[in-house]
Amino acid sequence: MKITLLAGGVGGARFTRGLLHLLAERYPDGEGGTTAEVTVVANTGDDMWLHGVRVCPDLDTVMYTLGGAIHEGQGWGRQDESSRVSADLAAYDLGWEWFTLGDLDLATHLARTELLRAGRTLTEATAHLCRRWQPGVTLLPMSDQPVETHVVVGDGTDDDPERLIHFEEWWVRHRAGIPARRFEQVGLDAASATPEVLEAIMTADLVLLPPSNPVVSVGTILAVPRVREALHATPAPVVGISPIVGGAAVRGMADACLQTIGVETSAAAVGLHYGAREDLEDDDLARGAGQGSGEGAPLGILDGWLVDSGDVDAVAALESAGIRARAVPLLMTDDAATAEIAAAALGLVGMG
Ligand code: GDP
Ligand code: FO1
Ligand code: CA
Repeated sequence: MKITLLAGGVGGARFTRGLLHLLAERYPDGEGGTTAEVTVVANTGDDMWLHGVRVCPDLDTVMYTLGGAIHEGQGWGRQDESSRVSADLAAYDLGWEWFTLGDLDLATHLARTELLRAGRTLTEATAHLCRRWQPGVTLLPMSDQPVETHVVVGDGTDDDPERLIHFEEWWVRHRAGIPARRFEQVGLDAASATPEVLEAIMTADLVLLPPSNPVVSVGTILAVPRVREALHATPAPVVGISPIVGGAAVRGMADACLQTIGVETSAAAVGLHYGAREDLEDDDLARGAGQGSGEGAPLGILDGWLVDSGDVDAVAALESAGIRARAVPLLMTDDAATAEIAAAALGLVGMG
């Protein structure tokens, strides 16, 4: 049983932890783990060079969460962390004083930077780091080329000129509180999904979109050349879980991201935004429904979509668009609750 996920950070990591909980019950390996093979393709759009080291927030959140080292309350960084180096760096007035690199976290960035400077790809460097953390999944960056999410802010007046800032400056320094005119994925035209990512999608028995940020996590991965085509071509069903519950993001500022791309903050709107994977038979019908790849609309990728019990009225709209939908409790309060969500996702496409 091979499952591939396209994930961001905290939402993707926590969902994967619950999925592994379910798989250990369904496909036990006799040692408390699972014989199922899980691959997590992580967003690298949040990555940046900071103080000379390469920081990969979403790769690290997945690695630390599944490796048991995550600072649970923050959803990023290490437990039992300190920040002596970061505090002293502030004295040099360099870097981003609003972005704390913990002392232990710094070891990860130094190790990754050493591997990259030695000529390893990000995929190879990540595999090396995972040998220590044993996350129980194959963790893949979406691309080995840098594809950084930057944000266009500013209203274009003299005192607020239009300018490009790194996603993390918008997200952490401004808490997504200043309007993002649009997102730009810097490096995208020179990037491609790695062979490992494409193989993980094409050889999976099931592809899952965890309840990650649909714009700056999953959306970033979908924009990497060849990913969307692979999702459209894979024999595996593709099932997503809504990160929007009751018209709001459960955590973080996905609503601000959705507003920037003109998508309503609702479970139905996000599912329809990902689009139905099936080609609607009748082209006129497809054109009428604004679906179909005829007008260059992006290829739809979903076979199934889970919405929260409170969003049951979204089911009809999704079903009529060709996406199988079900309403179940979607709060990942603990691993058992998350395992239930994962079980509902498998059930939606007849996988038990
Ligand atoms: P990030 O990269 O650290 O922001 O993490 P992700 O992109 O993987 O996930 C962030 C998303 O997870 C947010 O948009 C949240 O709405 C969503 N999320 C967090 N907790 C839950 C939960 O318990 N249930 C659901 N359905 N979504 C959640
Ligand atoms: N998030 C914050 O809100 N404040 C921080 O100082 C911060 C530091 C940080 C350092 C390393 C890292 O991997 C992640 C860090 N994050 C911090 C979280 C980061 O913004 C998120 O993990 C995601 O990139 C948001 O999607
Ligand atoms: Ca992220």
